[in-house]
Amino acid sequence: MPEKLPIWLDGEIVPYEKATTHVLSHSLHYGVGAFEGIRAYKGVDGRSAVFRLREHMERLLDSCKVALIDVSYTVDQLIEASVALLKHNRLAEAYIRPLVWLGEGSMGVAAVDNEVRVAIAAWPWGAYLGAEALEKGVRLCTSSYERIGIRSHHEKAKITGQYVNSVLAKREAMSAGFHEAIMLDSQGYVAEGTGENLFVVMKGEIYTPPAGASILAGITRETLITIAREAELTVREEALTRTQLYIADEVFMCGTAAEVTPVREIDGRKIGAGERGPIATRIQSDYFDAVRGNNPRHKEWLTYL
Ligand code: PPE
Repeated sequence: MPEKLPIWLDGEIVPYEKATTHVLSHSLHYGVGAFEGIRAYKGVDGRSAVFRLREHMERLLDSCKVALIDVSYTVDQLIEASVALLKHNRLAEAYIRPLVWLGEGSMGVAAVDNEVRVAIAAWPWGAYLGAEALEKGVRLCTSSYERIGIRSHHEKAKITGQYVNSVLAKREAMSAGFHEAIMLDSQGYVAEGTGENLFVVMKGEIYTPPAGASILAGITRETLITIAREAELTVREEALTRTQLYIADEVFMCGTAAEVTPVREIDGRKIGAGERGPIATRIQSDYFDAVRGNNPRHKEWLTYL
């Protein structure tokens, strides 16, 4: 449950209780909205910075474009609003959640003239997959739900309604006692987790499904590919099967919320030694260095408060 902190709503910071919408909001009925998940960290020098804020806001506007939602704010205005909110709420570390949705006006799927609403919330959010996940790794199962497909959905957009697919797969996995689900695409290749991209280590090389797969083009995924290559590790973007995951040396998941989370078991098979492996450890540590301003090569990833 997010703390009841003030929220940026349609251009101003309002008390938590005032950040509301009408029950006839179009997006509530039909799921045409867009969102982002962003994190701010307190850096090694004591200053707070938002990680890859510009890329997240660019993706938010791209998602809106795909969903035919006309937003009147620019990327720069959304960056400014996020920084102002964190300062206002005195948050040194936070998860930031921008949301764009269609408010009241007309009803029916055909409605095109509803007001476009924009909110940005921020609250402290700990380890996404549980306190022990980052160190001990998580247990996954293959979902009975197929990952949304490119013929009927927009896999590169964070459109709210598309997340029914993730919510159902996540709830199914959790009720069966797993931390998270792996979703396969319509052909049976590995796509991603319900809110994370996936990496696999085989014979010292790193593999991840290609950008053209039915996956979100994760900003963390791109960050990890960059830092792995800078550490002179080989990263290959290739279609992967479930079988390859079972016999891999290491598997890890990544996302803004999940950060870099090792995987210790999939569908009852122990992965590698059943604990965080050496490459996951290295990548995780390099990732935390990057988000905490301890990587001099990538200062451009940080927006200081
Ligand atoms: N795949 C999906 C389906 C996804 O939702 C996310 C982010 C990712 C991959 C990783 O993307 P990125 O954050 O750009 O590296 N999921 C967000 C929402 C999680 C939630 O429960 O809500 C997140 O990590 O913030």
